Amino acid sequence: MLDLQALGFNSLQQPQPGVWIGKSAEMGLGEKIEVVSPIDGSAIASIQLATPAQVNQAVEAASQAFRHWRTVPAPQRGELVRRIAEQVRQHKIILAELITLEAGKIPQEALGEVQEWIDICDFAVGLSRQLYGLTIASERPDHRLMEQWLPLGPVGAITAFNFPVAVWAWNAMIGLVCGDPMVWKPSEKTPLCALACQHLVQRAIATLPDVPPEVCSVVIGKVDVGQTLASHPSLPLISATGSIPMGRAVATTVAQRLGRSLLELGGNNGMIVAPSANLELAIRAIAFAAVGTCGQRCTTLRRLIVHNSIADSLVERLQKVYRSLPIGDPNQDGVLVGPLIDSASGEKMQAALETARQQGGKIFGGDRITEGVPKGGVYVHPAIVEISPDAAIVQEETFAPILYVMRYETLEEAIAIHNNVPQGLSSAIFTENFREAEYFLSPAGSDCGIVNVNIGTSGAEIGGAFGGEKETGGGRESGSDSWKAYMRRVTNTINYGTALPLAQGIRFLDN
Ligand code: UN1
Repeated sequence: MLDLQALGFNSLQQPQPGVWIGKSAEMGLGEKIEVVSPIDGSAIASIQLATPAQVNQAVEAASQAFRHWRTVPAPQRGELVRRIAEQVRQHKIILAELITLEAGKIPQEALGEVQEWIDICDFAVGLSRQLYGLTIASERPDHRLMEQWLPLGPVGAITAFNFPVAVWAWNAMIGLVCGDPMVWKPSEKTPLCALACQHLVQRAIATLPDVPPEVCSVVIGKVDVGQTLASHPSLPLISATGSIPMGRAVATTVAQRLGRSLLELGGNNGMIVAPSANLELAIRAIAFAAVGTCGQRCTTLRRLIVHNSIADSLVERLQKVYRSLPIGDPNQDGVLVGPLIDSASGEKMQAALETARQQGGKIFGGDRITEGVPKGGVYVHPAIVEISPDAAIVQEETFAPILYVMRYETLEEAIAIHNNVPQGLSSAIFTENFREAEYFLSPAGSDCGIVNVNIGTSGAEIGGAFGGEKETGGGRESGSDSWKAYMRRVTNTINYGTALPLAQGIRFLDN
């Protein structure tokens, strides 16, 4: 067992607090659940979940904290994030080890996830001096017209098991510099990672005199906790990452009270491989995107659309790579594919493969592995399924390593197949032909939020805006100007003259 003291855990033998409001960790008054490692299915801790009443307390504390936090100059808020980054750098390895234990990621990917937190901190610190508004030419004499971006209010963040640290960090580090306290509902499958993050944040807060600890709180629970956040009128923004049904439920609740939601939901990501593609690069990119994180990224490559002239040889080469993939305990040297999160996930994968078979799919791999892997974990051979683009199953995102391979003849046909799904997160084309590449990036090309050339669909950098269209939910998080979602845009008109000219030339009481 890991020595988790550095991450704030005294003993995992005791139940863990499901509520952490600012500095104060409290037992949840809800159900007690076990936290299970997907590596071997063993119980690693138990946790007392939060009740809706406790969620309300956390929101109330965040609202109080907001009153002060919004007045702290943004570069000083950035200083908090800089100190958080110091904590994360110091604890990078142990935090990655906890991610491996709780989410089953291989160490390379777990370290990469912590690096995303560090990167978004660095980005947010710079941003804290760049929350720019426009100045606008006024049509009236002696008037100034300008925009300010002001703190929005406490933000509710709902995140999934597959990125138990980074997705919250994208939201929270940006939210903090924007002046918004954060109330986080992590996945109940990965609560220890959330408690560790809260511990590191509180350590950073304690080094500064002027930061209310309640700028960051964690409430761990199930759907009732998420719904309490979504319906809370004191949270002007709910940022939710996870499945499409979850996002639909959250967005509907938030819309009822006319709040804002920022959604980053399912992807069903596709890649076109054109005849001119560099197949060496394409195969490595496909393998990382399709089997990395055991197919459990929202950016995982799920649909490969390959030109007829190269399809047979590409599938054969991919199968060869798939046969040699080291699958098993993520802590074992050299392993590249760890476990699925739980047995329900394994069952969904088998059900999808069975449906694909019934719809004419030719299946390679996909079976459960029982030998040479830790008992109690769900280990699978990633699957390659050759199938018609008309099969209904290719419309669905199954959160497991299943790669559907379809064939095309013309680029227009490939793009039509590519765009013909309800989701629109990430996409890619492999081609050496610049006209094809540019066409894929053009308005007539991919309809996704992320469109790549000669790299895979997953593994985005934090500097770009992250998110997608259609049922992916339309939200953008992380880099670029995504910060604007976390702020209130204010338009100011200032009259420094001695007359009162009205806009649009209207004359009123001015003789
Ligand atoms: C997710 O799966 O929810 O682009 C996020 C990527 C990572 C983030 C994935 N940077 O694959």
